[in-house]
Amino acid sequence: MTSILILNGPNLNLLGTRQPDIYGAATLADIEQMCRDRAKALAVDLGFRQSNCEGALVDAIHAARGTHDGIILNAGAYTHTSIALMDALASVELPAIELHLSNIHAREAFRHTSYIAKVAVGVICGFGPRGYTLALDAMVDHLDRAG
Ligand code: CA2
Repeated sequence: MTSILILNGPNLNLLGTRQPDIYGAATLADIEQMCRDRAKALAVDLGFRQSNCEGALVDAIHAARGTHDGIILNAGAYTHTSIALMDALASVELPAIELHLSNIHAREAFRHTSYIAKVAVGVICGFGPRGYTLALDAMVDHLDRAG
């Protein structure tokens, strides 16, 4: 069975508690349930994790090799800073989709830079929690095409 890992970075554990104007009212647990429902409909296995630590995210990417077929990554603010996450994604040679709740290109200039996009097959941003299920659909489609 195809298996997809959804990995969430720093502060995303706070979703639904603060800044609902930017990030919406759904909690990360709500989003995980949406993803589990969608994964079931798509008949794929799902891993769903969050960490506030850059090294733990690197470790999770390394561990995905041989366990998962693709990675959907909302790296949070590490998107804009982390060469380590970029290198980790490149090293495991798994397809990755960069994901954001907000439209990072309509926000501060420092959010317009992404190290993750350089090694991703595509980027989804600006659709709120719905972006997670869009990313799952896109990853399944990508893996189907890649054969
Ligand atoms: O829009 C996204 O998904 C982001 O990855 C969210 C990051 C931000 O640094 C990126 O530029 C875009 C921030 C996540 C912070 O999440 C919070 C949630 C609730 C309350 C406070 C922060």
